[in-house]
Formats: sequence, C-alpha cells, structure tokens
Amino acid sequence: MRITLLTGDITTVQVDAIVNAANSSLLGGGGVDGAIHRKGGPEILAECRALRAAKYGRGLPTGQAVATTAGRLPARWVIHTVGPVWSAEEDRSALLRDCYTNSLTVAGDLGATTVAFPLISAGIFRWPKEDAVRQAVAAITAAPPSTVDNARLVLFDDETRDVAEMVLGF
Ligand code: AR6
Repeated sequence: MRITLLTGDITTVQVDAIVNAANSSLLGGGGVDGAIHRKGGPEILAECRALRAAKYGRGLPTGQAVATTAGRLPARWVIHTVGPVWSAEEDRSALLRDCYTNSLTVAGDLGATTVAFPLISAGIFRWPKEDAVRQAVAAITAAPPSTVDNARLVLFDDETRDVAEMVLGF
C-alpha cells in the first residue's frame, strides 16, 4: 500500500473514503468531526443516528470503525473511528493503530481503493503529533492486503506536515 502525505482540509479530498476522528457517541463534535458534519450535511448524522439505534446504543468502542454516506462531500463514504484519548500513564497505542487497521478493513469491505486519514487523536484527544504519525504509518504499513491501494495521511497545517516529514525522515 502506498502512503501519501497531503496538507490541508480532509473534507476537500477526492478519495473513495475519508476517515473521521469521531467520538463514541457518533453524534459529532469539534475538530475534523465538526468539519465533516458541517460540510457533509445532515445525511451523515442521520446515518450515524441509525447506526446508534441499530447497533451502537452504548457507543462505538475506541479503535473500531463504521461507515456512512459522505453526504455532500466529494468522497463516497465517511468511515467513523474513535481514537483513544492520550494518556501519559497508560500505553494506548494499540487502540490508536486499531483505528487505522479497522478503518482500512471497512474500506476494503466497501471496495474502496483510496482512503484519506486525518491524524487520529492528535487534536482534542492530545496525542503527541510525532508519535501519532509513527503509529499511523506503522498501522497502515502492516494492514492486511485489501482493495485499498493508496492511503493519504492528511496533515491539517504546515507545522504538522513538518513534524510528519521529520518523523518519516524526508
Ligand atoms: N482536515 C484535516 N485534519 C483536521 C481537520 C480537517 N478539516 N480539522 C482538524 N484536523 P481532532 P481527535 C486535525 O481534534 O484528537 C472531536 O470533538 C487536527 O489538527 O479532530 O481524534 C470528536 O468528536 C489534528 O491534527 O480529533 C472527538 O470528541 C487531527 O485532525 C474528538 O474531537 C485530529 O484532531 C476527537 O479528537
């Protein structure tokens, strides 16, 4: 699988599926979650509510992933995943990698070939950016083969892009 770095707003990226750094309620929030619901429109929230009613009444567990329509976004699907909140006391990195792995599995089940990821947990959930990049790349690289042949890691600003390039040795 090819990994490409992009800088900017994930809601504008033309891929089959974009991944949302959601929370377990699936009802929206701030950060990239807020941007996706704002720009994608109410259809996404309606599907999230239906998923809650059918399957995730207790919330989508951390590390898991589930797909909805992308509404008005250029992508076909939004894959919602819940990253772990950063903890200095506890190593939650396996859950962070699960977000990438399980999102790619969902994308493969949909037949997606291109998927865009934000830097999950690296905003409101306070994961240090350097390690968030390391975990993202490790998980995507180790993911089992599927229809997905290109994963784009979308870095919101130049500072995050610089961190990613430093971590990856560019
Ligand atoms: N496009 C790409 N990346 C973005 C965008 C965007 N439009 N907006 C923010 N980022 P965050 P988390 C970056 O906070 O840490 C929500 O309330 C951001 O700079 O969106 O997983 C949810 O509902 C950072 O690098 O997600 C949850 O409650 C990265 O995306 C909680 O926040 C992730 O930041 C999830 O927190």
